[in-house]
Amino acid sequence: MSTSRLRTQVRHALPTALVGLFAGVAGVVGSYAVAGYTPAFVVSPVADLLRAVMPDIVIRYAITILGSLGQQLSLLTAFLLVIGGIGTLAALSMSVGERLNNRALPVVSTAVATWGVAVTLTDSLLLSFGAGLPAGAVVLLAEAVPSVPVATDVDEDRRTVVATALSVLGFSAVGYAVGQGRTGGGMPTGLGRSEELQGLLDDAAELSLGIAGVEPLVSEDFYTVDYSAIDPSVDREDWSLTVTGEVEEEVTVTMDDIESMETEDRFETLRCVGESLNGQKIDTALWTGVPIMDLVERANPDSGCGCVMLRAEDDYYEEFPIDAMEDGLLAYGMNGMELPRAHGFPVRALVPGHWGEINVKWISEIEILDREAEGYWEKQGWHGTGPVNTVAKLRAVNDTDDGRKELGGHAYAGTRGIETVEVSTDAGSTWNEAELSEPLPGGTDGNDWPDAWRQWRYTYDPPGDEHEVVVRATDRTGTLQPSEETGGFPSGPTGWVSRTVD
Ligand SMILES: Nc1nc2c(c(=O)[nH]1)N[C@H]1C(S)=C(S)[C@@H](COP(=O)(O)O)O[C@H]1N2
Ligand SMILES: [Mo]
Repeated sequence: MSTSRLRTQVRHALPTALVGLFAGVAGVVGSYAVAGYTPAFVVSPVADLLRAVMPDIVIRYAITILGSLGQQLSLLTAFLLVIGGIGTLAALSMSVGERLNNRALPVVSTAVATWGVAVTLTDSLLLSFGAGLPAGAVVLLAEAVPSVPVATDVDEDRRTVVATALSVLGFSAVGYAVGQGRTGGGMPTGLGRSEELQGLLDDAAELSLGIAGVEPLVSEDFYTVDYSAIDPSVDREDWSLTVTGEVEEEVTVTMDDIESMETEDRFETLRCVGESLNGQKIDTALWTGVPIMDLVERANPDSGCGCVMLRAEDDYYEEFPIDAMEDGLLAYGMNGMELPRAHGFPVRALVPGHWGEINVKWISEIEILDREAEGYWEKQGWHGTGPVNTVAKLRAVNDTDDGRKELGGHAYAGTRGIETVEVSTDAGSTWNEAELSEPLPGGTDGNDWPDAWRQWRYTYDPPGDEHEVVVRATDRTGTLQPSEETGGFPSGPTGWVSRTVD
C-alpha cells in the first residue's frame, strides 16, 4: 500500500469515528429526551451493571470514603460506555455499508442495533426509539453528503463533520430541555392540612437553639443515599404495595387506600451506618404516614423467623426483625409536602431508631419471611439493620462577641433518646454539661420523646492557646457513648468527636 493511499484511509477513518461519536451522543441525548432522568434512560442500567460487577470492597469504600462522588464516577463511566457503544455500532455499520456500497444500510443498521441494545438495557420497546432514531439520523446526515471519490477531498469530509456536529449540538440542547421536563421534580405538592403541619414545623423552629453553623432541628437540606445511579420515578397512580410471603392472605394497597388510613405526623431522624463519625449523613424531618403494622396485620403474618424483607421499586431489599416495625410508618409526606422523589416518592418505610438503610424508599413489597435472609448492604458485608449508635456531633466552633467560644452540634441516640451531652475543653480530663434543646414533640417505642436528634450548645472562656475539644453523649438508659473509635464499616462509627481549637 502506498503512503498516499494509507494517508487517505486514515483521513477517511477519522470522520467515521467522529460520526460514530456524534451518533453516540445523539443516542444518549435522544434517550434522555424521551425518558428523562429515570431508569428508562439508557445510561441508568449501565451504571447499575457497573455497580453489580464492582467488587464489594470498592462499593464499600465508594460509599464510606467517596460518598456520592463514587456514584458520579460510575455514572460518568456509564455515559462514556453508552456513547462509545452506540458510536462503535454506527462506525461498524458505516464501514460495512461502504464495503457493500450501500448507503441505506448503515442508517438502518445503526438505528436498529442501537434500538436493540437500548431495549436489552431498559426493557422499554417504545422509549428505546429515543436512542435508536437519533443515532440513525446522524449516520443519515453524514451519508447524505455526496460520496467522496477515492482521492478523498478532505474539505468535503470536514464539511460533513461540521454539519453533523452542529446538528448534534442543536439536538442536544433541545433533547436536554425536553428530558429535564420529563424528569419532573418541579414544584413540590403540599399535603393539605397545611395549618396543622406548619404548626408542628413552627414548634420545631422555636425549639431550635439557633446556633450559627448548626442546622435547625428540622433539616434544611436532607442527605440522600441511593444504591442505584438513578432514582426510580414512580407514578402515583401506578404505585401499589403488597404484603406477601408467610401470610394468610396477600394484601395490596394503593395510594388512595393509604391516604384513607389513619394518619400520623412524626419528627424522626435518619442516620446512615456508612457515614463517618462526625459525618453529615444524618438529618431530621417531619414525616406524615400510616402505621406499617396496620397494613401488615391485615395479612395475618405467620413468620418462622420473625423477620421481614422490604423490597423497593429500585430492586433494593433489606431484611430485619418484624418487631422493629412495631412503631414503623409508611410515610408519604415530608415536612408538609408530598415525599420528594429522592426520598422515596410516593411511599417509604420509617423504622424508628434503626440505621437509615432499612428505611426503604419507593417501597413496593413487604415480604414476611420464613427464614433469615440477607439484605442488599448485608451482602456487601455491612451490619446496618440494627439500632443506631449514640453520637454527639460537633458542627460549629464560634467566637462570641464577648470573646468567648461557642460550640454546638446535634446529638442522637435513636429511640433511646439523649439524656445529656458533655463537653471537655482539655482533651477529656474534665467534663461539663452542655445546654440541650428541648425534645421535639411526639414519642415512639412507648417513650414520651421522639426518635429524633437534639441540639447542644456549650460556651466557655478559651484558655488562650490551642486546646482539644471533645464531645460525648449519654442516652436515656444512662449509657455513655463508647469512647473506642471504630470506622463506619461494618456496624457504624463509634467514638467521641474531638477537634483542636485555637
Ligand atoms: N429503595 C431504596 N431505599 C433506600 C436506599 C436505597 O438505595 N434504595 N438507601 C438506604 C440508605 S443506605 C439510607 S441511609 C436511607 C437514606 O434515606 P434518604 O436518602 O431519604 O436520606 O435510605 C435507605 N433506603
Ligand atoms: Mo445508609
